[in-house]
This record gives sequence, C-alpha cells and structure tokens, in this order.
Amino acid sequence: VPVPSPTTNDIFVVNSPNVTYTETEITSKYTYRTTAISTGADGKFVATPKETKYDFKTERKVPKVGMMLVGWGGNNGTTVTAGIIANRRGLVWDTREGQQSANYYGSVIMGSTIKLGTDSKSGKEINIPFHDLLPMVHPNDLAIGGWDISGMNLSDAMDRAQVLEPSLKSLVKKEMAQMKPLPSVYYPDFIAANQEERADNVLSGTKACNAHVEQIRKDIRDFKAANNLDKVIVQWTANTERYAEIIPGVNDTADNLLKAIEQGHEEVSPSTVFAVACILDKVPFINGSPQNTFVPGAIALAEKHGAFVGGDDFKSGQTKMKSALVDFLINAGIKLTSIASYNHLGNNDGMNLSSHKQFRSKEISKSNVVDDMVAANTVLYKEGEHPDHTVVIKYMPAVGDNKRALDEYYAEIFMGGHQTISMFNVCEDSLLASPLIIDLVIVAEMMTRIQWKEEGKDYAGFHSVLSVLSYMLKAPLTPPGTPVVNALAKQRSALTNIFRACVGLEPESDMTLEHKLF
Ligand code: NAI
Ligand code: DG6
Repeated sequence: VPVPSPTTNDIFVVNSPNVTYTETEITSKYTYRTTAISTGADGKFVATPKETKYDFKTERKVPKVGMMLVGWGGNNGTTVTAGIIANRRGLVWDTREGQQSANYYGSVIMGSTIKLGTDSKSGKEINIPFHDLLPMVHPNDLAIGGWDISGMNLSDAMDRAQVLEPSLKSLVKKEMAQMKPLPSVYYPDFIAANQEERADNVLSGTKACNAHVEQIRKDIRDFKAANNLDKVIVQWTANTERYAEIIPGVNDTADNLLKAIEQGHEEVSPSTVFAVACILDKVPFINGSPQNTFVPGAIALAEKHGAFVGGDDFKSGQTKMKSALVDFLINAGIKLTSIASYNHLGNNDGMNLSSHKQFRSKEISKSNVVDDMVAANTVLYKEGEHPDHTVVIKYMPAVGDNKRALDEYYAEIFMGGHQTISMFNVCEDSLLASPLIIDLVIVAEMMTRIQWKEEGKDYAGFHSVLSVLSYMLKAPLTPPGTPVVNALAKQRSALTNIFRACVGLEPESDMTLEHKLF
C-alpha cells in the first residue's frame, strides 16, 4: 500500500497503480465510461459503451482562503459569519431546550458522508466525511469580509436580522462589532425602492463605471493582503435584483459589456459589476440570488479570462425539497400534474421581494426546477407536456426569518386515481442558506486546484461555469449549450463522483453485487 506523504492529513490512501501521491499532488488515471447512442436505419437505438481516458491532478496543499460576501450585513451574511466564528471557537450556549453547541448541519461537505467502499473482512460499508474525500479547506479557517450598502457593523446587523439566539449572539458580539462592511455599489433601480433607507454605505455614482470595478478589485486585493491569503472567493448574497435587459451591443459580448461599464450604461447591474471585477482578477464569483447577473457578456468574459463563476440562487428549503420529491415521483412512474408552491416570510429578503420586478427574478428561478425530470420521462409526458406550476411569495413581517413554505403536489396514479401530497415547511431561512454559502466556497476553491486532461492532451482546468455547484443552487448555471440538471440526487452524484475521480475511485455504485450472489 503506498503511504501518503506525512505532510498531509489524508484519512485514506488509494491503493491503485492508477493513483500517484507526491508531496504536492494526487494524480489519477481515470476511465470515464458512458454510453453513446445512435439511431439505426430501422429507427432503433444503438447503444455503444464508450470509454474515455482522463488524467486528473489535484493540488494537495490547502491554501489560506478568504470569503468575501456582497450583502455581508444581511441575514445570510451575518448568520454565516456568526456560525463560522461559533464553530471556530467551539462555542456552546444556552437555549430554552438546553445547551447547544456549534455545528455545520446543513452543509453537504461538512455534515454528510460518502461511501468509500466495503470492508474486505466484514463486508460492511465504510463511509467517510465528505470533507475528507479531498484536501479541502475547513470553514473554520476562512477569513471573512465583504461589502454592504448598509454600513451597520456585523453585531448590530446580526441583531437586525433576528435569526440567532441571544445567548449565542452575546458570545460573538464583541468580535462581530469589529467587522464593518466595505461601501458598495448601489444602483437603486435594480432593487426594491423599500431598500433605500438602509443604503448609507455606498460608493458615489448610481450607474456602472470603471471606478466601481476598480474599487472592488482593490478591495479584494487589500483584503487578501491584510489577511495574508492565497485566494479569495466572492459570493453575492445581497438583495435580489430585477433582471437586466439583454441588449445587443451592451451586454451580449465580453467587449461590449466592458464598454458598457466604461460608458455608464444603465442596464448593467451591481451584481454584474461585481462579477466583472472578480473575473478580471480570476477571483471565483458565485451568485446566490436569482437575477441574471451572468449576462452573455459576463460569461464570455469569464471564459476569456479562465475565471470561475457559479450561480444562480441558493437552493435552501422549498426548492431543495422540490428537486428531490419531483425526482422521486416521476422516477416512481407517478404522473405529477401540478405543483402549487406558496410561501410567506417576514425578513428583509421578503420585503425586497414584495416588489414585482424583484419577485419576478425569484419566480423564474423557482419555476424551472423540474424541467429536466419531466423532459426525461417520455412515458408519462408527451412532447411539450408539463405539469402546471405556480409560485407565490408573500411578505408577512411578523414571521421574520421563519419562512413558511406550503406546497401541494397533485399527481395521477394507477387507473385514473389521484395522489395529493401537501407539505408545510417551516424554518429559519438563513440557517438553511448559511451552510450552502460555506459549501459553495469550499467546492469552488477545490475546483481551482483540480486540473485534468484527455490522454495525449495538455492539462486544463474545468470550464469557467462551475456546474458542479448545482446541488447548492436553484437555477444552475451550466456552460453555454450544455444541459441543466435539476434532480437533486443527480447533482450530488456529479459532485461526489467528480471528486472520487480525482483520487481514482469509481463512481458510487449501489449495485452491491458482492451481497447478491446465490
Ligand atoms: P437580506 O436582505 O437580509 O440581505 C441582503 C443584504 O444585501 C442587505 O444587508 C442589503 O443591505 C445588502 N445589499 C443590497 N444591495 C447591495 C449591493 N449592491 N451591494 C452590497 N450589499 C447590498 O437578505 P438575505 O436573507 O440575507 O438573502 C440574501 C439573498 O440571498 C437574497 O437575494 C435572497 O433572495 C437570496 N437567497 C436567500 C435564501 C435564504 O434561504 N435565506 C435562499 C436563496 C436565496
Ligand atoms: C421566499 O421564497 C424567499 C426566497 O428568498 C427564498 O426563501 C429562497 O429563495 C429560498 O428558496 P427555496 O425555494 O430554496 O426555499
């Protein structure tokens, strides 16, 4: 058995001639097996097993990483910051139900396990923490910073958010009071008018301009230097913006977008300005809100600079449930005929979404999440047929961050029968979103350390659009022209199996043939 370098903390080693460990890298020779389909002259499908050989190369050294959040002073920003501080310090606090200690529940990377294999003696499954599959950054080690149009320090902003227990807040208050968001860009037309009151920490100018892009680039460089970081990942967890209009000559190509910013075109949103600033410095940028930050020109710019981008819209509660439940129903052969999704919430996100244009962005990202599952089942659905699907969001200040999501799934079952599934999902929205913010940082950073190539070609990174982040996002952005996968289980498989390939392990298979021989 090859012994891993003593400088690393790997909890397992792969014993295979296809996998090599050096002090700095893990390399694997990997055979990717797919099935190529063609249609014969008789109209029948011809399925041909196909093998492609890839080499993967993963940097082992875990860098020092910074997470910068746009909208740092909001509910998600303050909650994730307090959560990381609490975990870092191993805090325990009193609640009315007893003592509570810090954890990373809700993070697929920190809270879930993956099957490594089967014990050769007992035949039992061996599962390991997802985080230990590759040398990933630990969230406790993240430096945290960011921007907000509200200048409130993070301790006061955490109070404003009304998410965390007072006993926990008192333990992190002092540290968070020292944290103050950097001034941000504020173009009032893009977010709801009801947000104006909090905009007291803004850079001058209400339209996109080069000065804004340059200031953001400088902020990132300064943060990196001040915290002695190797890398920074930026995430948009600021208010949902309205959609930007796609205008030929303005935001359709990389050059046009840069020109539009230089000329102060009014259709360039703050989130696109942040994206452009990050892309120019190859800083990964992830959009946690639903708007079309990644206009075609922004994607083209990312491709040109080989910068990573990911989006859109954190997939936390109702939609995560939907992408699991619809997958189950349709794959069980049950004909889902309608989904009615209603929710009400009373936080600042809800207030912003009470404005029609911003709601429309959210409605779009929440509505397209079952398309691939429906399209894949040609037994249940005819070409173009689709279940009815409606999404309603209401602002109800009294419930604060405790979002209520009510869903009705109506389906046709055997012989004309009907099945109705009603769900009532109540939870603190920001406590679901915060672990996703962490996962997105960890996975995006990991992707910056993986190179791969087809046999005989040169190593390269992944495509600029990180579709591997889909599990955490409602409307997954994929490389132009490639399919979108919404089914939750498939999204998780893609993530785990790509990471497994990096250490030369086969995709997770649930065949368990070893237990099925007569
Ligand atoms: P929030 O309203 O509490 O926080 C947003 C923050 O962004 C505010 O502090 C606001 O001042 C700031 N902001 C607005 N425009 C800005 C700009 N141009 N630059 C810098 N800061 C700016 O909202 P919350 O609950 O934290 O959610 C944030 C975003 O994440 C929203 O777009 C929401 O729709 C999205 N989201 C939230 C989920 C959740 O479960 N909490 C799940 C999915 C998406
Ligand atoms: C109400 O829908 C407000 C939204 O910001 C959501 O809370 C957020 O997008 C999370 O949505 P979901 O569908 O993943 O629970």
